[in-house]
Amino acid sequence: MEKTLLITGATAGFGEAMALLFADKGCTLILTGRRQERLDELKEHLSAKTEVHTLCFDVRNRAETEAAAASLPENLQSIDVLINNAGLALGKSTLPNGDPDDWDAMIDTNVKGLLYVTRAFLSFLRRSGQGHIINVGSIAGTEVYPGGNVYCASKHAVNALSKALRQELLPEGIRVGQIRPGLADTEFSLVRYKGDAAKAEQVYRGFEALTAADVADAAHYMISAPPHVCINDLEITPTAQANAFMLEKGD
Ligand code: NDP
Ligand code: 8X3
Repeated sequence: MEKTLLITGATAGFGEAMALLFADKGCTLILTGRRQERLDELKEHLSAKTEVHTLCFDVRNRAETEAAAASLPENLQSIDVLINNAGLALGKSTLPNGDPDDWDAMIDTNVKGLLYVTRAFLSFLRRSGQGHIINVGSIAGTEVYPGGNVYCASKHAVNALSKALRQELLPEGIRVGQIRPGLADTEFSLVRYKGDAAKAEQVYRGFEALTAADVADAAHYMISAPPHVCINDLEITPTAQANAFMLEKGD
């Protein structure tokens, strides 16, 4: 697959798994995240397979995001696929007990960050002539659950923005799709519970959660579709999970 991909949040979880998979497929990769060391490790690991360029920036920072886009070397200024994956949940409190700093971080990352990145890199997708945007939403983008309040609202926004972008980029032939995973065992819960590993591990105990590689496979399916096919919305859950409320856990 001779495509150039930009993957945000490639230092862990889904983004990292996508980087590994798409390197194997021979794609040229632009990988982003805030942790420079992890970006360096990935680049070192994958460079034998393909060209890898890393951009270390915080998607919440509009100036940093625009500077990262402006810094792209000329041979990477045509991007076929943008995967807006960087995101997080912080806390699982009811709204009245929530921490406004957590709300800010989730909205700034999941919603405003996605907007900043899309805006900053759109001209490169236009240049490709076969641009494709994949936003990583969540089942939380169509459902809500107690304690999910602001995270769910941010992913509902991703759902709305994915639909809006698909309409607005239709005349340009740029495909816009969304992946909406359920429970997947990544660093997500460790981040949500602020480093409490026992609490994070409990989330995935008693059933077989999705892996990051499962979600990367789903992204590969979307990207491999022929140019006249747009997978608009791909919801993927563990077999043990029917929706945000129904999870079949063993002992
Ligand atoms: P991880 O915590 O494993 O990875 C999150 C990635 O996002 C990291 O690479 C992190 O990089 C990056 N990131 C977070 N904040 C920022 C920021 N401000 N600027 C730049 N990069 C940032 O989680 P997942 O892989 O599970 O999550 C990826 C996406 O999938 C998120 O949008 C999440 O909401 C969504 N999702 C996750 C599910 C799950 O159950 N795991 C289910 C459904 C959706 P760094 O820290 O280096 O900046
Ligand atoms: C992450 C999955 O169920 O914690 O988006 O909201 S969930």
